[in-house]
This record gives sequence, structure tokens and C-alpha cells, in this order.
Amino acid sequence: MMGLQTVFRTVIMGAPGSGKGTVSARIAQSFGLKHLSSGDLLRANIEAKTDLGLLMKSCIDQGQLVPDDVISRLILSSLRGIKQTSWLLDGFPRTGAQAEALDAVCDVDSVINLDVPFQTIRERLTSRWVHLPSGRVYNIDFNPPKKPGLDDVTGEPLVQRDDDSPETVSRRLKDYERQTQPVLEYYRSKGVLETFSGTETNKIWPHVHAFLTRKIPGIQQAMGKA
Ligand code: G5P
Ligand code: MG
Repeated sequence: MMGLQTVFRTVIMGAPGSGKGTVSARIAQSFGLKHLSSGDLLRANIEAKTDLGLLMKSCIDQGQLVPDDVISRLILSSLRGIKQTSWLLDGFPRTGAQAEALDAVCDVDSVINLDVPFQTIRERLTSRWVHLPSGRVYNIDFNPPKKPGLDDVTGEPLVQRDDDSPETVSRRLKDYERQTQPVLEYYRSKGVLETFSGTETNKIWPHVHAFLTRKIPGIQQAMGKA
């Protein structure tokens, strides 16, 4: 029995606040891909006060990228545990070195690029609230929680991310232009990049859905495993 043909590996890219987490949750639900977010993993380490979390906290709070070798090790070791599973990577790779580290262990089937104007992003991030343990994301205007300040599923308190202040958002957007946009070119040259442009996730999503419906082989099997 070969389950291997049905494994599909996707990366979702886009500037901070472009909607990667929001779209990833929909992809995970519709297509049964396992969602792995580098930012969620790092924040979980900070919450749990692991050595790695303690070391990386100030870097992340200030909106700086953590060192390539640290994040590559973390992500590649998570991927090692889910070799037979279709997955969706969110937030990794975001430098050339990270893309090469990923390439050394597997080929990516598709890269979904969310292209959202920076001005739209600045407005969104100041009204974002998150449930840290699960990574669930809310927005006061776009998708507010059922009860103000509380997570829909667990009822636990929501928090604002330390790196969502306007100054830190500007820095994250600059880093994105300088360090992550070249990774888009890298995947474009490999012929796997698919760009979705817009200012509203609800308008972008049907296009992403249609694209993945065409792309993902053995979609029923993949969903059965979800
Ligand atoms: P993260 O966690 O990867 P970012 O900066 O890449 O952080 P972020 O901020 O998590 O990305 P997102 O996932 O792209 O954004 O967007 P989202 O959370 O889904 O949506 C943003 C907000 O907009 C939410 O409130 C959502 O509800 C709302 N929204 C969505 N769609 C709409 C819409 O249509 N309309 C409206 N009005 N609102 C909408 O990385 C964090 C840090 O970790 C480190 C770095 O320090 C990084 O800064 N890190 C890494 N460092 C090095 N290398 C890596 N690979 C790293 N990965 C993480
Ligand atoms: Mg995110």
C-alpha cells in the first residue's frame, strides 16, 4: 500500500498580516492539510518558557527574524514527524537560506502567495486578537470573537501580539521586502509560485480554493486522513 502519491506539500507566503493564518485555517479545514505555522510554534515555545522560547522572545517582540539555523532546525524536525502527511507551511521559509534548507529535504509542490497592499495590512494588524495556545486569529472588524475578548472554542482570554504595534509592524514589512521577497522569485523560477492579489480574504479565498481543488491529487484520501 503506497500512501505516498497522495502527499501534497504546500507553502503559503505573504507579508506579515496578509492573511496567511486565516487562509491556512480554511485550507486545513477544506483539504485536510496539516497546518504548520513557524510563528505559532515560536509563540508556543515562548508561552511554555522553553529554552528556545526564552532565547527568541525579545527578537520576536521587536519584529526581527530569528536566526535561520534556529528556525530551520525547529521546522525541519517538525516535518520529519509528518512525512506521510500532506502539509501546509505558513511563515517558513522566509529567507533564501531557509528555502535552501527546505529544498535539501523535500520538494514543494505549490507555493501560494498572498499579495495584499501594505496600507491594508497596517490597518488590520492593530485590530488583531489571538488565542495563543491554538493560534486562532480574530479581528475586531473582520471576524470578531462571539464573546468580546474570549476565544470561541475554549472561552480563554485573547491577547494582542507584542509585535503588532505600529512601529514594529513597519519594521516587519521592511524585513519582508528585503529578505522574503527574493524567496518568491526563487519559487517563481521553479515554476511553483501562484500569486493571489487583493485586499479582502473573503474575495481571495474562492480563488485559492479553486486552485487547490485542481492541484491536490487524491483529495478524498487526503480529507479522510484529516
Ligand atoms: P509570524 O507569526 O509568521 P507574520 O508576521 O508572518 O507572523 P502574521 O502577522 O501572523 O504574519 P498572517 O498570518 O499573514 O500574519 O495574517 P492573519 O493573522 O491571518 O491576519 C492578520 C489580521 O487580519 C487578523 O486579525 C485577521 O483576522 C485579519 N484579517 C484577515 N483577512 C482580513 C480581511 O479580509 N479584512 C480584514 N479587515 N481583516 C482581515 O511570525 C512572527 C515572528 O516570528 C518570527 C519572526 O520574529 C516574526 O516576526 N519568525 C521567523 N523568524 C525567522 N524565520 C522564520 N521563518 C520565522 N517565522 C516566524
Ligand atoms: Mg500568522
